[in-house]
Amino acid sequence: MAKKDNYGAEQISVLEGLEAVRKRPGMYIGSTSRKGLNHCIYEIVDNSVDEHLAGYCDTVYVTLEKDGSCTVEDNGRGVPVDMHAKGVAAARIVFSTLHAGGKFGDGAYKTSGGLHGVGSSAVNALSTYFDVEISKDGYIHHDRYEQGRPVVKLEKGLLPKIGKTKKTGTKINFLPDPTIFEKTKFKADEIQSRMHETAYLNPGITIIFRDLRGEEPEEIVYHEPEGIVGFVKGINKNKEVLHDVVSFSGESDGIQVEVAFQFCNEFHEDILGFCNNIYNSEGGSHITGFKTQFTTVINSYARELGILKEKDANFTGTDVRNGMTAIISVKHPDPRFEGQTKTKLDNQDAAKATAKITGDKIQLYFDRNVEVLKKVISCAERAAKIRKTEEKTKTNLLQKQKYSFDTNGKLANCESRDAKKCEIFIVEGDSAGGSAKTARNRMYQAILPIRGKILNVEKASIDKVLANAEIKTMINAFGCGFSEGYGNDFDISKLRYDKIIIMADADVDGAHISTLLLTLFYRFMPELIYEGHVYIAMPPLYKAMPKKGEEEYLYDDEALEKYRKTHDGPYTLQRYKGLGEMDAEQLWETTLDPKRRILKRVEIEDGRMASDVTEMLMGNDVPPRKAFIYKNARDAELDI
Ligand code: TSJ
Repeated sequence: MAKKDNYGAEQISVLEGLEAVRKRPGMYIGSTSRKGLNHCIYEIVDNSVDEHLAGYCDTVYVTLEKDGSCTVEDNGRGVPVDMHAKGVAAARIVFSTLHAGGKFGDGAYKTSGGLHGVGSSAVNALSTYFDVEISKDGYIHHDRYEQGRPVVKLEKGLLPKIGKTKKTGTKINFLPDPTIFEKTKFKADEIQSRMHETAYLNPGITIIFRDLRGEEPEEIVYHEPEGIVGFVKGINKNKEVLHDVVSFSGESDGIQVEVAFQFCNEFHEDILGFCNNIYNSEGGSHITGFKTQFTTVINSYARELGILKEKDANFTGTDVRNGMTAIISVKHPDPRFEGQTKTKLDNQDAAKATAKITGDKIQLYFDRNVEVLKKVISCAERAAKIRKTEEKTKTNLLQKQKYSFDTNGKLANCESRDAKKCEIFIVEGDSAGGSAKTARNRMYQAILPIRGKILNVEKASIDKVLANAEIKTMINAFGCGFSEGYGNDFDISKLRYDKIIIMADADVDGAHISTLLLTLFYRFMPELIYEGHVYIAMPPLYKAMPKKGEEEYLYDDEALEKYRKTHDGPYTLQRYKGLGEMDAEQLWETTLDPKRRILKRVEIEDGRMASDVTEMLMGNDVPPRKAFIYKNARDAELDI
């Protein structure tokens, strides 16, 4: 580009750049759903994390403000404010040019991995306002944008100073534009878990999260000096662990590798991969490298120790990871991503480096800690034994399934076979199930009553799961089979119902049953959730019957509060203790009728949410579990 660029023309092209972001926001921020909304915060916070990695920032404040905006403030050097070559303050260029961020970097690892690493300018473009205060060189420098357009006049090309300060740092306050985003209320628990994760991955950082939106302001400090070792401990907090966390790190071929793992008394694995501090929900080469090497090492030790005899087959990868929780974190100078959501690490050298570090370090460790090694191998033995039983059970079940649609006759199926129009309600309790069968639209609504608590699949092996009558009936009814571990027999195109609706009482037990069902779906039929087929019915909590005027169903305590405030005259209030208390007509009016009911669609941020939720809900200490269920129920996204 020519040096004597016309300033006006350049500004126009900048605006056109940000206008492109506003036209196709999904391309830049992933989506305009709540996921994209929260992502704006991560995009901004990642800049402070970069500053931390460069060695200049140790504290980040993330605040959800009362007006719905978010403030991120760090104590780094402050975005450069000096004159850039184009005659404009460097900061102005950072915030108004797409992908400009990297140009000012000093070659350290960029956290921005994957599709969404588009930086602050995209967030700016998608914000009603984006306010900037940079503390640097003794002054606070101010800049501000509205829908991506600067509204602060530069003074000789530089940002105006609005005060003096001895500190340094960057503070951004932005409000996502409601004309762009479908949802504009930040979801605190998702942001909290991301901030916690960032703290685990960056042991030197302190993140102070504040939520000022509620009546009681909330503050959580995330500081995890133990790093990924603490991360593994955190995940396993409520589990029966079999040994101390094992961790190692190293560098190979310019790639830094850090691993931490711990086995616990469970029947599944939980392995999370990160590249340059970004979570890889689809896994990738680093995970593959670790898994392959781990399998090789365990098999060779098992033979050395005589646990596997010459005639025995090797343990499978799934066997040796039975009960494992692991974090694999790599730093790569040039990460590439593939997969449906561009979150799968693709660099083959990362597989090689992870395998090499794992091979070297894990042997050193096991040679010195044979008792841990023996525990790990006994997990693998147990898994192999179960696998062999399962393979038999599963063949039997699948054969049976071919011939029978409904094995125990409890399902009241609908008449239509047009899956797009059909719904199945999974109803807790026989009495509610009975009312629902009477109340339903027989053409399109199927009812499947289930009794009491279903099996907690987190703590059961697959043969137990498949032997459970309730679960068998559901698998048969849905029609798409299931997937787990060995081979995938799940086929969503065979799904017989567009909506799978969980209908449980609006109390703690009901929430627990819903969670057990969600855990089941998540583990064996995750596509049902990913593709948005799973819903939770919201039966009303109250019926308000005024002396004058219409009766009204109230679905939560907030609705009741509102009703109290807006109705003067006398009214009686009926409180429903459970679904069983409603007659068929009431059940139809409130919970079954597609025109009037409220359904909550079950959404998963990126596959991790569910295991977090599950861990919290399935843990052994009950009080936080209850708190979580209620909190979650209040925050629920309603899909009416
Ligand atoms: F997103 C953002 F750009 F708006 C943003 C940037 C938001 C927040 C909360 C912090 C930051 C940020 C940027 N914090 N720290 C920095 N650091 C720099 O931009 C910086 C400072 C000095 C130098 C240097 O070479 O002197 C280089 C850089 C990249």
